[in-house]
Amino acid sequence: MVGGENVTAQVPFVKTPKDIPREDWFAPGHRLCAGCGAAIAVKLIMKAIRGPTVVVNATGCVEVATTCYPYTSWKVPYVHVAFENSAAVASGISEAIKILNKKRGKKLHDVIVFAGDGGTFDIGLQALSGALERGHDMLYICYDNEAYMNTGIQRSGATPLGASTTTSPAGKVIPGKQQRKKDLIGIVAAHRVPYAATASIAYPVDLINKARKALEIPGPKVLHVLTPCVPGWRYPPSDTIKLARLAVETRYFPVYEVENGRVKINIKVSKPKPLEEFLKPQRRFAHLFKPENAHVLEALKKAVEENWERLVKLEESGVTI
Ligand SMILES: Cc1ncc(C[n+]2csc(CCOP(=O)(O)OP(=O)(O)O)c2C)c(N)n1
Repeated sequence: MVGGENVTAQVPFVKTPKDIPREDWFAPGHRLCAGCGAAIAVKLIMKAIRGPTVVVNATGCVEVATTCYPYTSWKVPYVHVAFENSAAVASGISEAIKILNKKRGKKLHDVIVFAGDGGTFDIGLQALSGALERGHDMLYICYDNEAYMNTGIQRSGATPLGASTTTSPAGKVIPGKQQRKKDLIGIVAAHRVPYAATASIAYPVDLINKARKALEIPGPKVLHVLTPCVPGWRYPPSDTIKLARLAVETRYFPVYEVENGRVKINIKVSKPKPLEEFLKPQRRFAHLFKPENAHVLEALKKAVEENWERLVKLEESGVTI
């Protein structure tokens, strides 16, 4: 059932982009959009695998666009599961592998989950919480494009305040989403897992090293990766990496890790760029620049700054979360 013993990649930690291995375990030719941030995240993370690996993939863009029968982009054993239970299925696979390893003295297999923000922040949260609490050995990756993109850009718990989606449309009634984004890593860290982190596709060395570091740590680990979405965020496909970088440079998406409860900010942003630089190229935020919606823009800026200050305080105090 497991298979994939042909995977022999032993990627050392990388120092520069030049060290990133050329070998792809996530093959090109899939149907994800040109400029899809999730495709870049998956491609990079799969370069960090350290040997035989099983991928569990929740329903979402990555699943539908990489497994168009009779083709597949996955060069490792791959299981597509329902939207809500990827962490539960991964728990079972992880335990089965443990027993097989013991019985047959087989090589270690890693289990990696890829799930979108809808499948993680909302619908799969219960299964994720259970898996984290039980302590199964797995790496859970949330690729966060900040809405249910595959089904037509519906708002999720990861959609930021003020963003226009098809279920939080900016217009006469509301100026985009009315609620703030959930703090996924905060929720994960509250389970006292050994390792949780955020990462960005604009910083591939940090992303790959975090994936590899997480795989080396026994137990449940979670990576939260912001992945810009061309049709959902409404920007030209050539701007994906630029926007991913601006998300970090404006403090919109802080890049940090929580190791045994202690916060470390990996990319210090001492002089943040104005948040507008990240928001303006995206048409999902276009209405925030109308005078009548200035208060929403201010509220979003405040939320971003409050989040950054909170992380800085946690890092400086050394208090565990
Ligand atoms: C229980 C359940 N509800 C709804 C759906 C329909 N559905 C399939 S994919 C999807 C959106 C997935 O969103 P997300 O997890 O954010 O991934 P993305 O599409 O953005 O990659 C939805 C609503 C489903 N498959 N199962």
